[in-house]
Amino acid sequence: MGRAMGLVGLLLGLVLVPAVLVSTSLRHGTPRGEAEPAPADWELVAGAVPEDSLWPLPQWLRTSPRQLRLAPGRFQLVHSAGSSAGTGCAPLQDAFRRYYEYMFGHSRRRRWGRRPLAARAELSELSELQVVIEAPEPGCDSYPHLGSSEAYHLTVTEPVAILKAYEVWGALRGLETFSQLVHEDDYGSFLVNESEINDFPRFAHRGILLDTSRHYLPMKSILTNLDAMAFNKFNVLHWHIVDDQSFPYQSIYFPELSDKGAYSSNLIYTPADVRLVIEYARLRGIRVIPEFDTPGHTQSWGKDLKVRVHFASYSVLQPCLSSFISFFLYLIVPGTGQKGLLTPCYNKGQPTGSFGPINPIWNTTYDFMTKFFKEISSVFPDAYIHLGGDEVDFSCWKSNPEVKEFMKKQGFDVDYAKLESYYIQNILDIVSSYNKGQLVWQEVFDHKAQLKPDTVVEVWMANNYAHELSSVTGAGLSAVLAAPWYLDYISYGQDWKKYYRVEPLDFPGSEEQKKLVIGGEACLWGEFVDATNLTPRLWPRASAVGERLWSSRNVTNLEDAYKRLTSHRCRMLRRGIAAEPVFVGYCAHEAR
Ligand code: CP6
Repeated sequence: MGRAMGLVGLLLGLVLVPAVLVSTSLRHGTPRGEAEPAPADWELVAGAVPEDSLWPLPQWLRTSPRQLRLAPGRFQLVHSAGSSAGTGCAPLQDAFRRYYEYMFGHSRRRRWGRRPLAARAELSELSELQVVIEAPEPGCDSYPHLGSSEAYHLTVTEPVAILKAYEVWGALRGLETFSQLVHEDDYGSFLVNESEINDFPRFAHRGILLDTSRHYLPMKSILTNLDAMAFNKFNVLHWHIVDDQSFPYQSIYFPELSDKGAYSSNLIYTPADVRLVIEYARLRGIRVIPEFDTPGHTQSWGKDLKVRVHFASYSVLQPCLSSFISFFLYLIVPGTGQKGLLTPCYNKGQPTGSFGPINPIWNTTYDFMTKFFKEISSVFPDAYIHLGGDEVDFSCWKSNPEVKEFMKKQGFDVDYAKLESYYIQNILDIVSSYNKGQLVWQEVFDHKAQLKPDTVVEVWMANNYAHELSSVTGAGLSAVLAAPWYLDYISYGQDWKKYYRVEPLDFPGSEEQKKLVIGGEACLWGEFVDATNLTPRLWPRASAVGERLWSSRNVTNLEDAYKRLTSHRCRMLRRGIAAEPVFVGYCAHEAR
């Protein structure tokens, strides 16, 4: 039914997109498809025309010049009688509360003493938004997933507005859109234009990558980002939770990983924190996909090993003394990271005391990973886990005599990519046994690991990513595109345009191949990002990616996008997101 609705929407969209062009051209005098003259001064006030603040632009919309009035004291968000969801539906109840607050809340606080000068009594009143969930199982207690329907249909007409969706996840997207239609005029009246919207996402996977290893991100930052994601209709939090620099994930089976690997015992995500992130995301229709990147990027998994093995290296010379010292070290340095997990690096036949990637040659490694991923599979409800596999440095493996020996035995010769694939395939088998799907970074595919047909390959290397998309989908695998959207990279000027111009399906390949591109991700790697600059660095730049992944392929007009983005950014500010300015100007709410 959701699919059917999506399909009908798509057909409608194809037929009716010209209608949107016509209706806006009537309004503005220029069709959206053409260049417009440089904005005059007064246009620097964002959001002058209501539908000029919709972001991402719906697939199909029709608005009328006729306005309705909303009275904050009377207006209600309610379940329709025919809906399969009711007041017991947590995602909807919570969304009703949030969106009421976004529409009217700021006003109550700010304009004490000020009454609407002109209550616009001549206008008809919109008294309700009724929400209808059409699926027999609305999904209130479930988690959103790759196949969830996010389609919705919204009609705003007197006396009630109706929002229909197949599942709750579509209703959440529709509530966001409805809240974007409602605006406050200069006299404090709340108005909405009569409209009809038919909407659905272009891509099913629309993610933001947050990196909590290079810098710890406080819970508040993560939750605020989830709010901003919902404002932009993103639906996946790719949580790059651990990496070389720190291991903030507090494991239930292996607490020593964060005891030793976190920057500090305060800078961790406890099981309760993780549950909160997952539930907060669920209530906004957002999936949480954790990434436990191996075999590279794992220095933090083996913290404190240095001290130990350094002493062990003396053992060649003084076996008795050293085992004596090691014995005490074992007692003195309690709860080391994961012992023996990383590969000891060698120089001239001696261990150097430093460590490389996860050691792929020992059974103990796989025993550990079996238990570890069993925990991860039950802690994170999403059907997918990201297994990393990027940027594996072979030099340490090359230096280690035991690894060399193993390579010989396996017949890998000196092809370390084969060893990497051997490791990854073992991990993929482990994770599959827990009925989880997998995402991996592109090198896993490039180095020819045997992948299960449902593995999703994330394309991140900027050079020739179109070619990579061709290869991945040509092999029948699904792809997620991240390469053009590394938002940690900053430069002078309006770089959102660069992100916006990307066309994910612009690569050589068949229709079948294009269908395998399930979406994309805006990545915010954490080397230069912590709680101080996370929000302004992401927003509204990630919004450009959000619209590319949600809206129709032909929504590409930069002048039109500029207007809507500027006003969307002001709305994010009003809702407590410290989004950076798109360019010169001011927000209407600053001037009131
Ligand atoms: N960390 C991890 C990173 C990067 C990757 N993996 C990265 C590499 C190059 C650029 C940006 C980010 N910081 N774990 C690669 C996916 Cl330009």
